[in-house]
Amino acid sequence: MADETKAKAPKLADPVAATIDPATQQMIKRAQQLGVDTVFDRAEQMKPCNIGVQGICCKNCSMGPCRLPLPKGGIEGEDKRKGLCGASANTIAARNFIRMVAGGAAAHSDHGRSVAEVFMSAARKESDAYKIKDIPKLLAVAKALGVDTTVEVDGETRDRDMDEVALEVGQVALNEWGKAEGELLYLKRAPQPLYEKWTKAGVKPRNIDREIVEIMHRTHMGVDQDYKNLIKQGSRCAIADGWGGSMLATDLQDILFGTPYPLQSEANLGVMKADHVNLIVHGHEPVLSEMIVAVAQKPEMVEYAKSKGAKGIQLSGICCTANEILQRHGVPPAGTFLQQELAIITGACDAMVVDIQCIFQNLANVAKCFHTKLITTHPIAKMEQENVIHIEFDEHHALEDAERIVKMAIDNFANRGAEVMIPPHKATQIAGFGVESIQYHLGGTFRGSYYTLNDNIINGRIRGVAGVVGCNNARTRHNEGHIAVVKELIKNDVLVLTTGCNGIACAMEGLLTPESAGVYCGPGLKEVCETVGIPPVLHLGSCVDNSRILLAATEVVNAGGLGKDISDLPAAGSAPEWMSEKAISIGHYFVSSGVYTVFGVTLPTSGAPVFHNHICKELEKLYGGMWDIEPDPIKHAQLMIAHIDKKRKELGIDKARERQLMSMEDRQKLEA
Ligand code: XCC
Ligand code: SF4
Repeated sequence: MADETKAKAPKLADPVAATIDPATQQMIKRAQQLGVDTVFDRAEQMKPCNIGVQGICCKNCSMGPCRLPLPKGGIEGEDKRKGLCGASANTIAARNFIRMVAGGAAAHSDHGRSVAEVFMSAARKESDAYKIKDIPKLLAVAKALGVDTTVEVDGETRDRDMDEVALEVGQVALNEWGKAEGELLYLKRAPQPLYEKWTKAGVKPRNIDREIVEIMHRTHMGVDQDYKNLIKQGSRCAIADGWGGSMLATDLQDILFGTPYPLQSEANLGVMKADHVNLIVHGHEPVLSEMIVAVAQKPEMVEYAKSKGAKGIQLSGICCTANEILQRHGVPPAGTFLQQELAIITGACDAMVVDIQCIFQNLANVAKCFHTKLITTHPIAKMEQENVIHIEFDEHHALEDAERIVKMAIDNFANRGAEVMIPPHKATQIAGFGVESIQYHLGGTFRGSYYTLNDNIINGRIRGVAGVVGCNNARTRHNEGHIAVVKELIKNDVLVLTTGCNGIACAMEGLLTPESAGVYCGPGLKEVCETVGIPPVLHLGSCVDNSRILLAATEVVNAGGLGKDISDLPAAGSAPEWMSEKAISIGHYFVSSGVYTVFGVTLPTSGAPVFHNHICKELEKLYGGMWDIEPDPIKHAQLMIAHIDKKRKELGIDKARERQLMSMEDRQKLEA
């Protein structure tokens, strides 16, 4: 009896059940010893709402929330469920779903807008910190935006002044967010048949902001109450993200900071160094972190760190800010989304600088238990806790802001507690691939196109291409889905393109090295990787860089021999451990661009079977792409492979693969 009156100790996570990564396991244990709760523990203590998971709770007006759970055995006959206003389960699920698209598209696109604004100030030469760095990319983007790069002078064609080109590119780009007429300029970058599908379906975005606003309007109480019409607007908004906000973010970042090119780095918590000042950048925008990279490398800063007793400055990253400075500077990621708290629990994080998106508010509570300075930098992303320092970043004083932050980290080095524990685990990786470098590696300088890649797909060495992307999710074992899906794909000769936290997960597992091809790949992909010297998993960057996958797919279409549209390609998409609204927007622009896309964990449509069936089956007729959900990672990968094989058959190249595999055996026989 006495026991019952005692407060029950909260249930803690089992580290091995929570993650496949030994560094993460070690740090979860460490946190538990120190009595600091992490997301892994909280996931044990709070279960997700069963109705919300199904996508059928509506709180769009105060007569609700109206909850329409699907009965366990499903519904026989007519589905009579309705909210107070009469909204059906399909209407509610569709409204919720496209509001997620709007949230995700807004996040990517507003990030893109900030970049465009910094781009403008660089083009206007208002800033010493930001310059137009990548002229070839500027010219390519100018072309895509319809900006002239040459002028006629006395009947002679001359190159236009680059400053003028940059200024006009900035103006035209910024206009894409709110122009009054027309359609997004980048839509024309898509294969012609896809553009025509969008025209026919009536989903060509007018401008980026408008499609997001229209979702908020249509999903307001009592407006659009037809799930097909709702998801149509979801497509228009998602396309505005993928072929608009995200693509512009990527392009303008490349022009400002350089188009990534393959480079070597490391990944996991073990990149932190006990005897160095550890400064971690976390979030999504490279605009400030680029400055921090520049400042942290300055000899006077390193000297300053030494004067405070440190051996140097170790910069590392979390989430997509990490991916941004990884792909351009080789700065190593310290971890994925779910490892953010753990980086502070090492006791060795002298400062963590955050910008926007995917930042746990609990970082502030964790930082309180250590000496770590937690610094927010963005006017739209502050935290209520008192220990959080806000240093508002301004592109006009970018270097000064970065210097202040780096100095703060250095000054804080002396305040470390005794108990520093950095797990020893880290892995080598090659990152920094993109449309241009794939062309270089797999196309060769001679042809300068995707010809070699296509050739290897046609001859069957490469069975197909998969984009595996997205978050971690504390409702599933950390990194297990990511790694199992990717390994199953490469084992079956599917070349993987990765971004986001999947990229970091693959790096931690050692999959982003050319050597991993010999260990994990099927014979065909292994041969290609070894001949060309690339990893079987190519890291294409951050979440906004999923736009690189769209353009790479378009290049494959244009190189010829594999059909006329993205939907003809032996290709598939996947987000095994997704959690954010951005992932839904990405998934939906992949689907609306013709890609079969499988998500893991759950999909918030399961409570509305008719709507669920519409996005998983009927959308294929409109765009060639459709959704699917499969939590089991092996089945998940097998679904993708089955789709790839279906496309190979439609292209008439299924036999080539059999021949290819046979000739491999023959060759081995010959060698023996
Ligand atoms: Fe965030 Fe981009 Fe997801 Fe990782 S992957 S958890 S969105 S950081 Ni895009
Ligand atoms: Fe309920 Fe309709 Fe209001 Fe939604 S909009 S909360 S379904 S009454």
